Amino acid sequence: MEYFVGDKEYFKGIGKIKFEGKGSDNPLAFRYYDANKKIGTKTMAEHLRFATAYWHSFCANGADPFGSPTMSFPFANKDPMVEAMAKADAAFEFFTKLGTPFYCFHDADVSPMSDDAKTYEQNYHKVAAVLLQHQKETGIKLLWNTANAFSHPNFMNGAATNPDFAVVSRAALQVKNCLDVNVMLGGSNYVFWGGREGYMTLLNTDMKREREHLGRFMVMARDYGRSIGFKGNFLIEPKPMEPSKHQYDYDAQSAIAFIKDFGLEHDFKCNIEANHATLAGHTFAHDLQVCADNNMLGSVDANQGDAQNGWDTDEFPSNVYETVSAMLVILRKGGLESGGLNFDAKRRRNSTDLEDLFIAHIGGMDSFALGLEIANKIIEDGKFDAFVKNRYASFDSGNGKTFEKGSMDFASLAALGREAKIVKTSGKQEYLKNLLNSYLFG
Ligand code: XLS
Ligand code: NI
Ligand code: NI
Repeated sequence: MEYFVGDKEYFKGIGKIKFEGKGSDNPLAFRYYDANKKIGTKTMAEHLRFATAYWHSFCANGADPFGSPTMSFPFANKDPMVEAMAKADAAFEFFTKLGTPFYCFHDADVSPMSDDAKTYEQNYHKVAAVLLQHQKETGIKLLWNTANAFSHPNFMNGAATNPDFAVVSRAALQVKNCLDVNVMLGGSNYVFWGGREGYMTLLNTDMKREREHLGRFMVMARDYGRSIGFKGNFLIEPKPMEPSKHQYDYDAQSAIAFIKDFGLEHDFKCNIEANHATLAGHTFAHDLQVCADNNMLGSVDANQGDAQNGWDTDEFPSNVYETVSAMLVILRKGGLESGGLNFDAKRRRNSTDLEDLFIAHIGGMDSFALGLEIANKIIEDGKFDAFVKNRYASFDSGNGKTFEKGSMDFASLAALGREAKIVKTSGKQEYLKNLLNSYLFG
């Protein structure tokens, strides 16, 4: 009885997932993620702050543009509100058994959408009251919530960037309700992901006006959130395309420019998703580093893409090379603070056993635990940091230092160029990659 809520157990036959270590061949146990193990000054759980995504775990049913659902859930019910309540029971049973201390959701994941605005609001608040009860009973916390302002046909031309003001106001109604629910549930962050905030053709689009509407919308949402006591970070989750072609928050750099253009830099940071960074033609670590350098690293959607596919495949992370690269940036920045690692990832369409949902998360958590341990060792040893520091040593003293401080004029800089003795210095990329492999594989 200990690990499920209500009077029904949904994930029957699966108990609390335990750490069994490297020797274990139990697919329902952790081999690397040992929640209480200290890495530096914090435990693995404190570093990684794992969150389960409601939408992929309890809503996605395996349907794709070419086929019908392949998965069924034990909480399915013809009455959408009965189903929503059962789904919440099942979700908290899952979080508790798996051991993810946080969760994330869209309004439409937890409660039924309705064409009638009042019904939508009532449903959402009824479910939210139940979520609060579950949070209190289990100690699981809300990492972030967000409005699904992209699935309903109302949003086919955009949400906050819709050319029709009526739709903009409907999007605001959803965001307002999401902020109300967030404050009630004590959420740490609030996310904006603009799936339809972009355009398909300039032939029907006033891009300047749409971007300004998006900025105004976020300023107003920020002011409302602060007025009702929301103290967390607002996060923009960049993505270059899909479902829109030209999304306005293309990547970390453009989201940060957007945040600064509209004076939102004291309230907003970014939520970086691995698969979105790669769709934008970057590495996951690149977008994290852009955020870290701008003090904009809010939270992370921890998934992985498929190098041969040009879309958001939302796979569970298994590539340890990538998790090490990501954790290097996160640790050097000083950690995730009030953010976390949310598995915006789904099991494959043909992974139809209910236990696959656990196995997928276990793999993701183990991959990040390995990433954390290896990145921590790399930073402790300091070889890479020393290499990079030395590469820029010419700016640490003399004229280089004067240049960095801003106390040299351009003509003097050019004059130094006349006398400069330039010695070829290797960037040593192959050596560094070999060194990195020695940390991964010994
Ligand atoms: C879609 C996004 C979405 C956000 C939340 O690609 O990743 O799931 O994380 O709206
Ligand atoms: Ni995401
Ligand atoms: Ni995504």
